[in-house]
Amino acid sequence: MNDVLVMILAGGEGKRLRPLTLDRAKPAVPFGGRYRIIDLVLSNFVNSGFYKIKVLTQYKSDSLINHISRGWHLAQFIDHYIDAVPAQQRRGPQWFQGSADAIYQNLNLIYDEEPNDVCVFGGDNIYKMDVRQMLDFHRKKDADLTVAAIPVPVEQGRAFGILEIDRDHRIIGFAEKPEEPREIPGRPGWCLASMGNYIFKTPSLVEEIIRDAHDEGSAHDFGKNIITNMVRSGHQATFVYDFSTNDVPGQSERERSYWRDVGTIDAYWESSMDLISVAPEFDLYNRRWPIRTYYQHYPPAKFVHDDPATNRVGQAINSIVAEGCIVSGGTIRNSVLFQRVRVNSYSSIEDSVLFEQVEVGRRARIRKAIIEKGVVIPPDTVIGFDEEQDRARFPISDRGVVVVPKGYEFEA
Ligand code: ADQ
Ligand code: ADP
Repeated sequence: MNDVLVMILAGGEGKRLRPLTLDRAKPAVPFGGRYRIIDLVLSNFVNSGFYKIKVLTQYKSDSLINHISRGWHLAQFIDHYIDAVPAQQRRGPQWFQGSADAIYQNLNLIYDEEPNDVCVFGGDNIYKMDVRQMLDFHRKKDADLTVAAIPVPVEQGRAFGILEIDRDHRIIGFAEKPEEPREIPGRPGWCLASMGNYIFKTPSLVEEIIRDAHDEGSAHDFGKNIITNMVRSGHQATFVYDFSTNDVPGQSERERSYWRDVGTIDAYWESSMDLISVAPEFDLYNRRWPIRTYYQHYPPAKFVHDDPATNRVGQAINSIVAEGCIVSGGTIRNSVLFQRVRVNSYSSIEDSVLFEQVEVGRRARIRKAIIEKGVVIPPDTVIGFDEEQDRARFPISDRGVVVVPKGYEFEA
């Protein structure tokens, strides 16, 4: 793995995740009570033994760069690093164009490192993967390009790059976000989606990126341009790595096929709910595959007040409660609380995600909501019970998740 360079594409704007991405890039969106979305892919690489990692940032990268520089330095070995690389603006004043342009502008990193292979992975999905197994497959096939893939229902196929393969897993067709996704032969209702994770032989990547950079009609996008061209031209050996064969130590059968693009508020909320049940779909507690992150030294979570006579019990059930939280006489069910949340007496919180430093006033009732960092919810506030009233104040997702954005001030 020492001759592999990892480049994480972390510039995504995440438009469909607004307002959570109004002032942070999608990979920097908080997830799971103490993490950021980017921590999942970084943990995959570090747990798999890859230690040369460049995170290519672009859009509103402040919070992402802070997170990586504080939490992810591998300083003990000189040739081990995880660096956040800001947009280079080498083409003049403009930012990166597409994701392929992010690599083009950082080709010097590849020239400096001289790796045999380059992993180009997305920075905004929730999954566990032992990347060594994908690298082994790539090398065994002597592939120029290997694309990780997973079957998805055809109705969702339009959101992804859709692959066709032969028996040997060689790619014979690729269409980026097609109107009519091709089904997997013999598996009606399903198609094979690219996970946006690629391993390239270095010379093949460099050649394709330079060719694309000089193509004025190109959107400089990995899916639309690089992968499409490589498959269409047929000069190179391109293969699919079947994600369902990947096996992470200590993983449940269910989790093996768990991969989520938390691109919308509904998908984000559902993935958050996947963390909290007794037997969660996605397990943060597997000690053989730790999810790493940056965290501050807050005190342990604390639950106070126990007076059944007045129903004034500080408790949380089927929930994740991060450090620094104080639950003082409120009740929390099926929810995720990030650090330093304060919940006051007689309040109730259900099916919700509360970001860092949210304060919930006495008797407030919150259901099926995402509350942004630092929001102060006054006593007696009701969210998630009266759709009309909520809609007048907040964005609501298709499936009825209410989002209270950063800086929202309730009327006194
Ligand atoms: P999308 O996710 O729609 O499809 P894109 O928006 O380019 O593709 O995002 C891919 C990754 O690149 C994300 O991690 C994003 O954050 C990052 N990114 C986007 N623009 C960037 C830029 N200019 N600089 C740095 N990083 C950038 C892709 C593939 C599909 C595949 C899906 C799987 O194109 O074929 O099915 O991912 O989610
Ligand atoms: P995060 O919320 O991801 O932890 P920060 O709190 O550092 O990240 O905010 C990310 C960026 O957004 C920072 O540059 C910060 O100055 C800016 N920011 C934070 N809150 C607001 C706000 N209410 N309005 C505008 N910009 C904000």
